Amino acid sequence: MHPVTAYIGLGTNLGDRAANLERALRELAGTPGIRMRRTAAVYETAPVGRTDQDWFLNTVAEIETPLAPQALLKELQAIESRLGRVRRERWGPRVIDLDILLYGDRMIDEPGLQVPHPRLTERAFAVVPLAEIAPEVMLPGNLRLADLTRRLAREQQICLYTGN
Ligand code: A4P
Ligand code: MG
Repeated sequence: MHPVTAYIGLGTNLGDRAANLERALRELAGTPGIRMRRTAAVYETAPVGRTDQDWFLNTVAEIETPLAPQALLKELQAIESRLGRVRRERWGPRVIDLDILLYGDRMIDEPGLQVPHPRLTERAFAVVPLAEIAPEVMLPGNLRLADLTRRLAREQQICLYTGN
């Protein structure tokens, strides 16, 4: 299969967050069939959805892969398990969360997989790092990443993470 450019959102708010991100990125880069292209800076972000939990570190990675979307999702879930993620409540605290934000320009609506990620355009923690590394990318509904970034960054707390 022809390689596709995909964007993976990474988030963590449990344990050593910076180490969790580093390890997940290493595992991603070391997965057969995944070529790491670039990664955004690390952002510290207020929790969205369930707000009574710790702040997150978030970033986005651009990868190139011949893996089909479901196969890619399986690899991401395997990395989550290797990092010790235990699924408890939806939107609750997690060691690591790996989401497929975009998979080329494909629209996917299958059991267990929606791409573009259904909540992508509502979330500064995904949109801001994505805009940093892929400002030209088109979102569903012909939304311009730059407009969206400005609006979301005003509504949701997000800042560059510089360590501790
Ligand atoms: N799934 C469907 N589409 C996708 C996709 N594009 N990528 C399914 C990855 N997974 C996808 O996810 C639940 C199910 O989503 C999976 O079984 C998969 O088949 P999960 O990771 O088990 O559970 P979750 O992460 O709690 O749910 P979900 O829906 O992924 O949550 P969200 O919407 O990703 O929100 N606030 C800040 N600041 N930063 C964050 O990173 N993350 C969340 C999680 C909430 N608030 C946050 C952050
Ligand atoms: Mg998830």
